[in-house]
Amino acid sequence: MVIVGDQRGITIPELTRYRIGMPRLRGLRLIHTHLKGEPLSEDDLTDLALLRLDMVVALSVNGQKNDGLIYSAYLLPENPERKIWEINPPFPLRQFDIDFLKWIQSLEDQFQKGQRTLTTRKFREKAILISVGRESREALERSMEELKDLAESSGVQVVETMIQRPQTISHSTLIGTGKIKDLIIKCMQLGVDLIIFDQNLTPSQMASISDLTELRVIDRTQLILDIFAQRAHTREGKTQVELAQLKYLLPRLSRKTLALSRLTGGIGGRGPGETKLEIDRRRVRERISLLEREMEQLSHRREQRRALRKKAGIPVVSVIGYTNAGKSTLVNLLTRSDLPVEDKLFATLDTATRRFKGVNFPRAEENGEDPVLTDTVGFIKDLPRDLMGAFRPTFDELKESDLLIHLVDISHPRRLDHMQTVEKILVELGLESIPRLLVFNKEDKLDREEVRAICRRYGGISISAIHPESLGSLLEAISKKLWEIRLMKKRSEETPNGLERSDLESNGI
Ligand SMILES: Nc1nc2c(ncn2[C@@H]2O[C@H](COP(=O)(O)OP(=O)(O)OP(=O)(O)O)[C@@H](O)[C@H]2O)c(=O)[nH]1
Ligand SMILES: [Mg+2]
Repeated sequence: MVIVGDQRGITIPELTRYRIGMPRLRGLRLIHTHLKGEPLSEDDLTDLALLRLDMVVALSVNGQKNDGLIYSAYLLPENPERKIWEINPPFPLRQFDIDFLKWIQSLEDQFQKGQRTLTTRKFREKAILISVGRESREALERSMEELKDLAESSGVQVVETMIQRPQTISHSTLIGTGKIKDLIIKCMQLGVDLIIFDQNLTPSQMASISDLTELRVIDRTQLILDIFAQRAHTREGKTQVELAQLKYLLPRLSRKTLALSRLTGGIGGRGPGETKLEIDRRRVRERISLLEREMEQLSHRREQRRALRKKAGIPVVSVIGYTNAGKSTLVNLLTRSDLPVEDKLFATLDTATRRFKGVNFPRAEENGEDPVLTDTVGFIKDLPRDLMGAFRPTFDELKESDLLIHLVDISHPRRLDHMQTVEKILVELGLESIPRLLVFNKEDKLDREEVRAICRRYGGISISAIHPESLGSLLEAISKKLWEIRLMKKRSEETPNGLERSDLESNGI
């Protein structure tokens, strides 16, 4: 390939996908002349890194004393000094004699060796995590910790994390070009082709960053969606997740497909001038409306079940809380069920309702039905909007609860954040007026004094869902609340105008 430029510069055409597969060198050398006898410039080295060139070479031709000198540089595999490239000393042209193919083969072998050492069987793939923001470093770090948990929950091995707090944030790419350069090289050295941003990216940011890096780029929302997609089992769960994914995808359908479209656009009677992009968009839209109709039917059925329960006067208690708080473990214990429990974020995606057994709870007078307990999807900071929308029917069901148990992992260093996030989401879902019990779980992981102090500070009770004997006070509290609620309901039925909400609140319900 010969690219012609002038003394001011050259424009390198798009090399995207010149080589595909694992992150590796491009298979291209850039050889050009320098007319003032100067060594490799900052731009030369940037091209070397951004374009992943095999080598960049400048030949000085100026008719003076350093005429015919060769300046060259190449990228380096992972190394203790964390160097990105090696710059060779200048060489007279006639003495510059290397067997390039042999040399480049051994360089690529070294890259590959560095990439291999990190692979382990437990994970599907490797990724580098990035966070760019103006919040405090501590806040960014905390959020990054959670992103790491999320990545691992989805089967991704985190090989490196980068946190950046620039003075000004680039609108187009979030991170500056300098950092992107480091990032590309890091990815190549470690054999990573997936970058995960802690911040949610706009469609155009996502496109610019993946164009620039030629790596797969996803954000926090997509990562969560990916986990949900892996975990959804029921028809309803699957439909909900696919719907959320498609809605997120629609505005992000890559501009790249445009180029392809010019080849396929006219095939199959799709109408003149219709690009591939539009076709894909149209298909996605069709699928979205199909899924939406399906959701409607499913939620209709849900509605019927709920109405039956209501008619029978069965009290509903729902366990809510941050993901991994131990909700399913608690529901299992209280209802002697076998719901899946895992030390992963979002182990539960499908709500499950089970009957409480053998406790002194108020029953519907006519048929003596026990109350039921519902296990729910966990909450998380920045819960994707589309996901919230898709899970609406599930969350709506929570509205019918008589009592919410807000379960908090007391041993989690970010428990306060978790509590606040849950409170915020409850308001967003319109659930804040339902009577609530604050319950701290995993008390076995902290010492007694600390547990007691936290309970006192927030007015909660503590349990350990893996120790049945610790549940006494919780059962008592649930029982008491349910009786109170029953009483209030009765009274409101008897009072012609019903009870004002403030009445409920002044009674602590
Ligand atoms: N030490 C200890 N571990 C617990 C306790 N309760 C639950 N766990 C563990 O915490 C992890 C998460 O439990 P789950 O019941 O799956 O949590 P969850 O709230 O349902 O989580 P998601 O469904 O993912 O939102 C599991 O590994 C449990 O064994 C507890 O009281 N003490
Ligand atoms: Mg669960």
